Amino acid sequence: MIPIRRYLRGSGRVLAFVFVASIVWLLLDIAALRLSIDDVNSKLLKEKVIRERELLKQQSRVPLGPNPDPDPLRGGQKQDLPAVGPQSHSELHPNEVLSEHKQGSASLNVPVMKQGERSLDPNGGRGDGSKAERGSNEAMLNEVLSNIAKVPPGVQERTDAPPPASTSTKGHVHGGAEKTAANGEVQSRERELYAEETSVLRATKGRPAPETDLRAGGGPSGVHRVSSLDVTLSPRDAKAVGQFGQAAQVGSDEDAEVKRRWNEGHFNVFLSDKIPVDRAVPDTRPETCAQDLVHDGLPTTSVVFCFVDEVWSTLLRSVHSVLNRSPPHLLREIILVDDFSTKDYLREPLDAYMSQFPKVQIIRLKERQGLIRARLAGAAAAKGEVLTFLDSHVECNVGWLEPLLERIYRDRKKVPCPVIEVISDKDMSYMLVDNFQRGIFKWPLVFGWSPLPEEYIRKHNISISDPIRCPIMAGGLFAIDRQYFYELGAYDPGLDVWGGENMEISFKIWMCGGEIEILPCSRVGHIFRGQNPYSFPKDRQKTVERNLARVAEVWLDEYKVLFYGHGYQHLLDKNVIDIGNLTEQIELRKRLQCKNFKWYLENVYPDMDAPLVKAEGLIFNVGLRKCLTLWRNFLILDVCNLSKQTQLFNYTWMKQIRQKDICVAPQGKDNSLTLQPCNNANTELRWFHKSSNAALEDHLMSEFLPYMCLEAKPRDDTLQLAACTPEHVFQKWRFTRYLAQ
Ligand code: LR7
Ligand code: MN
Repeated sequence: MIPIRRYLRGSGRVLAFVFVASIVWLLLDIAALRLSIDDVNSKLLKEKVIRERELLKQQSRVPLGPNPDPDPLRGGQKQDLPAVGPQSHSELHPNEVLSEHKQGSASLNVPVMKQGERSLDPNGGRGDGSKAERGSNEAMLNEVLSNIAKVPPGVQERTDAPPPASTSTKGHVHGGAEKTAANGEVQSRERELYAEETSVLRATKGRPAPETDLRAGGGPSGVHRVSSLDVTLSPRDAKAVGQFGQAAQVGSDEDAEVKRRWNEGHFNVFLSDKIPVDRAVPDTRPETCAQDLVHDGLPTTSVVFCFVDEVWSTLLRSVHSVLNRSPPHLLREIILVDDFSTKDYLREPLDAYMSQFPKVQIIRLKERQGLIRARLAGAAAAKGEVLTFLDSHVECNVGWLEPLLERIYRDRKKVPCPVIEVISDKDMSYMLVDNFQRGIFKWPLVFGWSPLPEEYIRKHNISISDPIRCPIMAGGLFAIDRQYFYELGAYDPGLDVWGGENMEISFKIWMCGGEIEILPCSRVGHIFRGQNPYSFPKDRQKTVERNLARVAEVWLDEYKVLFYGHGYQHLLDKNVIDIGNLTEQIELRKRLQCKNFKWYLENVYPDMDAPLVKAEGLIFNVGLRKCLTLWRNFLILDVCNLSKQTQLFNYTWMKQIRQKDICVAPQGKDNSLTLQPCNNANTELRWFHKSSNAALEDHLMSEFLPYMCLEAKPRDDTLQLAACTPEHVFQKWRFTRYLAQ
């Protein structure tokens, strides 16, 4: 006791106090630490729960289930999500595309064959339009039309070895090498799998309810895993040229031969002839696709290939790829429609070759009809429940067919397209394309590819295997319920030879109650060629423009001025072109009670910029600082006042200065101006403004009287026509709002 007491005396007391205090401090610290650990734990726990909930949500959105996504850009059913703004979609601006194009960027959204490979002369023989117009519209049209080759973006050259399974960022690519003929194990597994699947298919009859839940791994009866059927996996020459879709090389001594034969197909025909007609290609589907379940009892299909003067080896490869990679019970027939080819090998030799395959039939047209009417002939002969149209230089990839048929089975108004991959025109390699690509159009109705905006993909959690809503199909590769095709009035039979029919059928499908989708789990390679290898019965360019004008007149409503205004004004002149009778097509649209084009733009292609006029509001004179005013029957200049209706004008796509139905026109004789009823075909009413002539961009220059400009007269606030002078401020005009360039 004594020593303790001693400690509690004097400095000892202080020491004892410090000791006790530190123990208390330590205890408190430990308690605090425990509290904060609990806190972290509970936070982690919360996060985990949220993550799991998210995961559950995602899982319940199985690719095969009826898609509840209300997104206008995807395969959802509701259509009222906010539009994706044009800003988030810079690719859609034609000028940007053009500049990307010039730089040869790899990420072009409308990548192209090399300039000059096309024999297009979009302005040939037009004969209207002044030199100044040629500066703007023709350059634009030239550029736009030269993009018609339509190669999808992200095309990746493959090296000599097939891409390894795990390294592709483009989705899973099964290495072709895994499946070489030497690898008997893989092959026999594939065969077993197919035997299993087909026996399920044969055993089950009748359609299960479409709402059947397909989520569970094994799936309820009535569904099966998509068949990864590929007959080309049976023994073959694994070392053959181009095998497994690899790039094939040509010895330099063979270059001359390559060149000589190039024009037969406008691709490397020499090489194509060396590649086996049943070569294997890498299975480029996203990884999950092979696990997808599809219904038993899918509808059967007739595959229709139209061709004119197609190269022998590519035509055969197209047919074999269908025979070898389609479940036989789903392939009702293959119909080859020969559009009056001129090559001898496409007659008896083709008959003889195809006679080996009972499913293949050949229809020969007695005169050249063009691909549109050729497809109609094929469709008319088809007996399958679904029509599948393909170009005659394609290779269907593993598992390509069932996903297409499944979509139609679930909803007969869906029109699914495979992802179109690229077979190189030079080395015939099978190349990958970027994910998330949709078919779109740019003015003046030019097809292109554009990715779903990244932010959009993230926000809606879109996976690389989800169906993608597609405003415009490329045209050549799609499946459609046969009956539905006819309900829609098939193709406009007034469309000639080639071009524009993809616009027509796309607008028709969307506006009349259907949907177009791209299915990443269905993939088909296509040889993109720099030129059409066949001749056109009439001028190629005139044929295409005429087709497009028919489409614009029937489907675009008030937006057709955007089509004409992007370089096709000359088509408004009935003396230049006869687009034929449209009564039936217009009737059809009424009968089907199709929605209008505004609806299409807002709901299907909301990121398209389509202002109905180029500029609007007041027209301000820079020198006089007054505004153009329609006063009684005269044009004068008056103090600007936005609330005065008489000062509000539009600058239209037809380049008119327009107030209601009144248009400003130059008066040649006395350099004055007149007012005339507007008429889109009347070239006298057209004024250049913000045109490519930089020195005169603020001017209003008459198209009809070149180099005559609208000028304010300060003396009496009237107007006159005068020779254009770049620096003359009384010739400079500004609209309140510019909506397009
Ligand atoms: O007069 C003709 N008669 C035909 O039978 C002209 C062509 N054809 C055949 C031709 O042999 C080929 O099999 O029709 C098919 C399509 O012709 P292509 O291959 O010359 O056309 P393309 O691939 O250059 O053009 C695309 O745009 C066309 C516009 O009318 C058609 O819609 C094509 O089917 C279409 N091709 C694709 O969509 C494949 C992917 C291209 C992209 C993007
Ligand atoms: Mn083609």
